[in-house]
Amino acid sequence: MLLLHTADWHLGHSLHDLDRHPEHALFLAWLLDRLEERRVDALLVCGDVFDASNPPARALAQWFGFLAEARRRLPRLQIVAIAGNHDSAARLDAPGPLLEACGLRVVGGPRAEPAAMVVPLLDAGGRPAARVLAVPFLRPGDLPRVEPGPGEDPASACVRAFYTRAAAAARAQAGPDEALVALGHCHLAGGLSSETSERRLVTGGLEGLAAEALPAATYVALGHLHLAQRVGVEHVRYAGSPLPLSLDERTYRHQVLLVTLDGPRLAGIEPLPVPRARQIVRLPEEGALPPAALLERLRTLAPPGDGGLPPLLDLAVELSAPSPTLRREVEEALGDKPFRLARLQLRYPGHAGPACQRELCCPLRELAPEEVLRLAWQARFPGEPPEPLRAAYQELVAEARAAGEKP
Ligand SMILES: [Mn+2]
Repeated sequence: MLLLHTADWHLGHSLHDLDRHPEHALFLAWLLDRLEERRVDALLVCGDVFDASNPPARALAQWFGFLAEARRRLPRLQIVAIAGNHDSAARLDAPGPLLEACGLRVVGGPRAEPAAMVVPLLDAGGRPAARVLAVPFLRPGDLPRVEPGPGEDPASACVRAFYTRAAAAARAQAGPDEALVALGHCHLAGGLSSETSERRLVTGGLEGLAAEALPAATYVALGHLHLAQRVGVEHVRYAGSPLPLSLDERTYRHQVLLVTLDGPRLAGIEPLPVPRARQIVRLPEEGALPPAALLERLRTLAPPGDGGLPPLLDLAVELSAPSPTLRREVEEALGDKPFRLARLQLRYPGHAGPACQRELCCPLRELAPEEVLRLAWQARFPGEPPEPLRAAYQELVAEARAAGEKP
């Protein structure tokens, strides 16, 4: 029995105002090809199907379009999906009856009846070969209140109690030779985070659950952490996101996992790297460059020859004086080369100071507008603000005063 474990698609995501729809479309097409080529029996989608609880219509269309295409091309493929912390449980559940009529199982919110989260997976002969425990992202209010065991934290105890009930329901249904596959969308302690890409779970101590909160299973398919990894043991895995969800993931190889079950045994885990549809180019690789050097690098930057989507540029520039025309100069240096400027990071070396220090001891309303300008300038640059800037600023202050606002 072959499973494909994936998670954290974040359909509808945008990265520094860049719509990811084309990248998601390429990923989903690639995924369908792999499912077909490898004759996968079941696809497990472990939460964060969407990036937002109220996804744009185009993202919804992408989700339903994928499910319909999978049904058409791969009538035997079983699909089980759960909600993540980015998803609205209710929105994911809303078309549930319709999806179930098509043989697809989506669990948005946790079910009061544990058996309702158990999904049998059938082998090629149509016999149950595994039970999937489809437990979605759990919020503090979803959890039973239980006393933690010795040395156990309260959140892990509650999650463990929830999974224990669900696992008992799965085992009650399963035959002796069936595998148990537990799904979850949670943050396990010791897991490696992608700091700028995941939304932290800050309520109810749910960040850093003990691995013991999850049930003993043949395989545990997790979502939430965006870097693929095993946690502690071989069979507890995060598939990671298939797309970089932050510019800081530029060198990371995103993947999905092919999991082979042999009866109740785990026979193998094979990562399949997802082709990067859009490269991310960081200039410079480390640190920052002065404007002239950066512009020169951009003028000589070779366009990619891979026929992919235009790469994203992540630029870092070191400024010793303000440069209001920098963005335009960057665009000009790039000309019509197929790149897309995603981020222009401005660094001001060596002048972090007076304004921050003054603000701590002096409320803003006690400062004259001219003094605010001076402190803001000196937080970044040495000396006094130049005359043209001061004149423009005074003009703005006068306009604001004339408009009756207290500047
Ligand atoms: Mn996620």
